[in-house]
Amino acid sequence: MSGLPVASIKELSEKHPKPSDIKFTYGTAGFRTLASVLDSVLFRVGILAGLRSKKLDGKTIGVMVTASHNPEQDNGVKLVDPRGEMLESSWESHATTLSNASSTDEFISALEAFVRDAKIDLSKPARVVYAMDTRPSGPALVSALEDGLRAIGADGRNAGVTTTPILHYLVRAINTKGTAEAYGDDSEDGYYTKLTNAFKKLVSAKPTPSPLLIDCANGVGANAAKKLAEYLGDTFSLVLENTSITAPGALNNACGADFVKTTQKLPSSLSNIIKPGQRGCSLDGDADRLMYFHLDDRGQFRMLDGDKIAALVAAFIVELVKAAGLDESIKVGVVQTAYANGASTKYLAERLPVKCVSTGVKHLHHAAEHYDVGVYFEANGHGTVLFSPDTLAKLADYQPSTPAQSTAVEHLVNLTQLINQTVGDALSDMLLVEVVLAHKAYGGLEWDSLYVDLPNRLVKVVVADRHIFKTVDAERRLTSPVGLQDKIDSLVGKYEGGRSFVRPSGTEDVVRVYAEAVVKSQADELAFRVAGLVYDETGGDPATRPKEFL
Ligand code: 16G
Ligand code: MG
Repeated sequence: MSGLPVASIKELSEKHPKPSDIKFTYGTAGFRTLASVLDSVLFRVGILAGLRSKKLDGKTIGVMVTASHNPEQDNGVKLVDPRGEMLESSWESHATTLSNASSTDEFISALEAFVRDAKIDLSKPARVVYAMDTRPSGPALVSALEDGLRAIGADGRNAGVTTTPILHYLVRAINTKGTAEAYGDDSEDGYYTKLTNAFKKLVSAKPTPSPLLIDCANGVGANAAKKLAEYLGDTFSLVLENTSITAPGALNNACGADFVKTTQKLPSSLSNIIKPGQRGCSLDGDADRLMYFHLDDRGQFRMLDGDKIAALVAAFIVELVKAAGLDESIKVGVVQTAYANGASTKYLAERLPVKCVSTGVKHLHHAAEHYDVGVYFEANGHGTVLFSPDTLAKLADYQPSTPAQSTAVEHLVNLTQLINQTVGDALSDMLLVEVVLAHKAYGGLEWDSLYVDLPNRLVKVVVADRHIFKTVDAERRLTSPVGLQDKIDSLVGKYEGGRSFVRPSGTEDVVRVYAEAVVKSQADELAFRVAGLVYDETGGDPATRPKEFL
């Protein structure tokens, strides 16, 4: 076995020293922090990506440079495994360890130990495809990444400025090229062609949908939505707003999917554009999350979040599977997290199996893989639909016995092409929503009326140490601090339709409190009272207890 190219790593690593005062963590969404401190992380991620590829026999690994919905001064990086999925979780801690080695020598020793322990055959080839979003810090970070790739001798393919889901698509397309599982042409053109061809077939017998307003968060989704619109041509027209990708500070600022979800408001930049009765949607900064909304006839803003998307899409797929005569052999299931609105869970559970898992895409994705067709969405708008290999084969081989069955199967096959099954994809999900609306002849109002959201409130609590919070039961119950869950339970019992849970954030140094109740003021009160319990329990000084915590 050949060894690590120590000389080249050493020389290049010296150009990318680790800042001494920072501890990096590869969290649920990769490394994410202030862009100005990330140079050494990107260099080391380049090497790690090369090693991951070698470990997987030269399969192409993806690297995405983005900080999603975070403000413009932040950036981040995450790795994508060969089938377009998130990095296998056992490697997350290796990423963290390598990123924290304090000097070049320490880094090289850590690499040597890792290569030995993980039994990586260094003589294998290494291939990496990478991309970045529109952040101004992107190009310098990408060049640090490229130094890492060079240091380990990996072949790099630069996919340029693109969305996170397109990068995931490319990874899967590259690795399945020429096989029975070929995912599509490994180019952006291949991506747009695949999605829009499927969309055109799915809506061909339906009236042209009314134009859709898209809030592009002033991010990379603006470029992608513009290209998508070209491929869609007359089939469907997109009205793009918040497309200022070069205006300093504009990215995700008072717009985008995260803004809409957290403030439950229409971005003010759209208030003079959207008309009563019209629907629109917001992408986030890397276009992997989607929030819909519409103005009702009185001009009231109504948000249609990931739960509403899950309800719409899952019920539609269940209907198609039944219409195809496949309901005995293809089982559809839904995966949500504790943040799913209770009303959505009730609506879905009346129609199909629903599973609740911990927050974070990888948990949802893996749980969805256990169904023949697994629909997963987080309330925040990240989600997709997975069709198992068996299901794809069944659909391909099926002999329908009536014209109605044949149409339904055709629709299902086209859905497998329309949906980006590697990861949540705002643009693919948007086309999916539009297909269902067209088939059901629904506008925003009809969709919104599938169920009525229970009023809810999300509150953050800053505590001395969030790591003392331990949860079980898909984050719905606390086991530590001991005794706190009992107090929460007795409080929740006092509210009609009350539900509340507490979990430490995986992306911010806070504890999050979620509460739901039948009446909005009660949901707010419950959230703040639980927040107060968290604050007092964990050594918060009562004198400085935030006054809204009652
Ligand atoms: C990350 C996760 C997202 C989750 C969010 C929760 C990925 C790619 N993203 O953004 O799924 O909803 O974290 O954040 O896994 P929190 O832990 O701060 O509440
Ligand atoms: Mg995102």
